Amino acid sequence: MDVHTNLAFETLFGEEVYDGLTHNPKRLSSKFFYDKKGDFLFQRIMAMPEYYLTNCELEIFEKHKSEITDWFVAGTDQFNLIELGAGDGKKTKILLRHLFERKAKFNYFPVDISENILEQLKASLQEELPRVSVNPIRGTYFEALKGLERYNGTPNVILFLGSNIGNLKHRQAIDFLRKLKENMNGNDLLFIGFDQKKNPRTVLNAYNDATGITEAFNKNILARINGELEGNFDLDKFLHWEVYDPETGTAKSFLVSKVAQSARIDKLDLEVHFKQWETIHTETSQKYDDNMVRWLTEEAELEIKAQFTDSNYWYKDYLLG
Ligand code: AVI
Repeated sequence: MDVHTNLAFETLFGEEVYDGLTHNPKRLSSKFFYDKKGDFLFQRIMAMPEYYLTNCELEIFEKHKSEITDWFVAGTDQFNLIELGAGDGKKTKILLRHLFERKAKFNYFPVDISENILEQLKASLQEELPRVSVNPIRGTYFEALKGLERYNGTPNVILFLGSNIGNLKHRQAIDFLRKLKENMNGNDLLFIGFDQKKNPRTVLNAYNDATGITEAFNKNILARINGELEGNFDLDKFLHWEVYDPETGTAKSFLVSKVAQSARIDKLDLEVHFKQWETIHTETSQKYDDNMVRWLTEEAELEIKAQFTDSNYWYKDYLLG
């Protein structure tokens, strides 16, 4: 695979699993959902009618692609398009195609933690948009930030779509935006999606679908521990549980132990004990309003230059600089 940077993950996974499962209360990071099976399940989530986020952002891109890409090409004859957490690139392809059609000169750098998804993305782009220059980077968002320095000299447009920022707690989101800002030059732009507060039922349904895809996605973290760290978690003994607080806008995913049980993780030489109904917090998916976005961006000394929303006002993409 033609990957620009290949960063070490295996030790990081083990270390974080050890820390998280010996912490009180127990926790595991949602960034570890994404192995081959996790990528596949997330693609299925994005195709579910309940998971409105994808369609909202697709609608925004279809409706506003001219105006959005006007911002990208303004005042420069060439730029780098760096996408953090690129995934399968379904939405980005709308912008890539439009940029190509308007003869913009740019290089596309998709960054993702999943090597598998980057391979798929590169292959599908070679097929659909063979003349767009694609340079995949495997890494976490934070690791990839260090790499941004490399592209100085040509303006950068950083994409952070899908409300991926919502998987960070506010403090982490501010730190992340600050680090981005520190790595941005004067005329670099950040184009970023923030899922908005809405009917709490709509949010809960998106993270608790009747078909059980989200449940399988949540439990995939235990499957990964079993496969990669020689664990023996019994997935059926855990319940997928979603909560949403409409006041704070915070959705949280848990795995709840249905019984008192122990699991062994051989590679970590760790025995994990669960009381009945004990939880593992696996994911935060924050929903925002304008005040929260203003607060986060001000904390990071970023300026809101433009914003785009869908016809229901469920989701917003902001252009920051
Ligand atoms: C990737 N991320 C923005 C998704 C979200 O909405 O928090 C991951 C996800 N978790 C459950 N469903 C989708």
